[in-house]
Amino acid sequence: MSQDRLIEIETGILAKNDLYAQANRARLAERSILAVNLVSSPGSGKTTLLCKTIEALGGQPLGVIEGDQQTQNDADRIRATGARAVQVNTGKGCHLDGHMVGHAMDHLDLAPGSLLFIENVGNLVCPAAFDLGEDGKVAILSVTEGEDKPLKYPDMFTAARLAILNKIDLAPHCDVDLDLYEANLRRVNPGIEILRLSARTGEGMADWIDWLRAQLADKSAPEAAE
Ligand SMILES: Nc1nc2c(ncn2[C@@H]2O[C@H](COP(=O)(O)OP(=O)(O)OP(=O)(O)O)[C@@H](O)[C@H]2O)c(=O)[nH]1
Ligand SMILES: [Mg+2]
Repeated sequence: MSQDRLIEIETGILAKNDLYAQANRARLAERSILAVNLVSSPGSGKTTLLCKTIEALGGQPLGVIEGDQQTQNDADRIRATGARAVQVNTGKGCHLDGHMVGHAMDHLDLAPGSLLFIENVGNLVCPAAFDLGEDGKVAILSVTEGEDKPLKYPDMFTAARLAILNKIDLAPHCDVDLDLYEANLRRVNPGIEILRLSARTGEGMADWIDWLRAQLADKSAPEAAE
């Protein structure tokens, strides 16, 4: 297939996705629902962080859309916390898209003022290109992945509003330079916010919860935030 034809197909797919994403965004805005799209490589700790986050948020109404190629594992882990979750299996697909998220939202039927977490398929490439209608992408990097990852996968870290450096409890055991992680994140995205955290020990969780609560407050009173 020629390069021109490939570009034409990819542009068509993204344009169609953008329409679904716009519809999702409008539905979420109508109900003042904050949607956060968690993106990362496989195993960085998205589901672990979500389970701890749900616990820490207490009575906050929320729902979770879980994206994985196969299995119900992550939705089961979320449901074990008492929260509602819908699992989307993408099969051969390497990312969630706007259409899938729209259908999953139908199943969750979230109340006004809710928080919607979308855990994307573990992949540092494709989820960067697909708008789901979310308010923001949060990129999670675990300290074992290597300080150069923001430089190797810049699209993901450019698209993200916040980067979470997770598994900092492991930092003393793996010769990692956390400042270099942060410098590389800022090289690709000077405006990115960064939090250091351990979903296992809870260190740094309070800042993440504060960040979420601030986003929720902005969403329910957008004029005041401007
Ligand atoms: N030491 C340590 N381990 C963690 C931390 N967060 C997650 N893990 C472990 O990392 C592994 C992967 O965690 P998951 O939460 O399944 O990661 P994920 O990003 O949801 O994985 P996928 O959905 O498969 O992409 C599990 O063994 C977790 O217990 C952390 O802060 N510290
Ligand atoms: Mg997961």
